[in-house]
Amino acid sequence: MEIGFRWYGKEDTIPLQYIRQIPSVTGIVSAIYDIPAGDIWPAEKIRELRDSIERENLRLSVIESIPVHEDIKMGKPTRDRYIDNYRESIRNMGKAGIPYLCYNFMPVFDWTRSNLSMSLPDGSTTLSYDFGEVEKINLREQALDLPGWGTKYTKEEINRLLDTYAEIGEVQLWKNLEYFLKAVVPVAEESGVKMAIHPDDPPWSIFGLPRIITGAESLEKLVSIVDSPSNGVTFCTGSLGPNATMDLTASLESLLERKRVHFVHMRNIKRLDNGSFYETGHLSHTGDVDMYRIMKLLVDHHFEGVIRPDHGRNIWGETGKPGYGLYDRALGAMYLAGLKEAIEKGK
Ligand SMILES: [Mn+2]
Repeated sequence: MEIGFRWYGKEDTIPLQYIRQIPSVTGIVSAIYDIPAGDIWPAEKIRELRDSIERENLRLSVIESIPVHEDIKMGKPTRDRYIDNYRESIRNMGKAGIPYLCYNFMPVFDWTRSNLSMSLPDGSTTLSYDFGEVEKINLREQALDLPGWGTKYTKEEINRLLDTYAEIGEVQLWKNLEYFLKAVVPVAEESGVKMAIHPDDPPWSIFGLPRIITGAESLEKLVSIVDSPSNGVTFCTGSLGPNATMDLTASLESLLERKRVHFVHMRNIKRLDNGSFYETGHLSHTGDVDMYRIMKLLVDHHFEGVIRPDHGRNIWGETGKPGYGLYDRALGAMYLAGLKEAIEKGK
């Protein structure tokens, strides 16, 4: 098991030299951020990214993420061209020796929060999700001003997307995911790349858009679609945690037994009433995820993939990218390293 850390490339305000100073962190989780969704990631650019990381005595362990073009999710006739490009990007990743690819299949929006700086009693701030507040939003009538989103869609485009996805629904979205996986997983396998889908965050439908990677059953269904070690999962405890009906440890254990967990996002959340939640520090007792039990399962199953601290709070006056400051994520990495050592030595 390797402990990794997400880095947003040369534009990241946190340099690799700082990440290197976090004891226990050896892996970098990154991506190329200036390639439009759907285009091929050239081998040369992947090598450049890899080499820039290796020069700082770290290694590029995970690509998070190569975005899946919206036409693939919508199952449009144009999807085949984008799928071909995706296959080529995976081949190029494999040539550069990058073993893991995290991706997601969320329509239109990636992770969604209603507040990026909720105050906690200790004076730190964190990301939170108020179920009622998000439910009230009518995307058709108001501009995109919720934090965390790109504003790359006009009102007309958003309306068109909402209409299309309303027609697609969950059943067809699964079919579109299946079509994608059947086309790309064999290429990933040939290329020595293990794909790892990231669950939907939050794990339920928002704005009437279908969302399908939401809990234990959907993760099992996903890995069954193509029976290959290259068709796996990013087990994100913070994305799955808001699903109050899900037994995280039972699901993780089952997926580990099938050898389908390649990447783990370890963070904690505190559930509030009615589907609302906020992100806490990493420690078990601050939230609803038992981080010890998650780590125990990983150690017991000789997990060979990568884990990383996920979003952190903003602490010690740090500002910057919401969820991706240095300090609290570094504390998270140390906590994970401590849990790991204690469990390994306690054996
Ligand atoms: Mn995550």
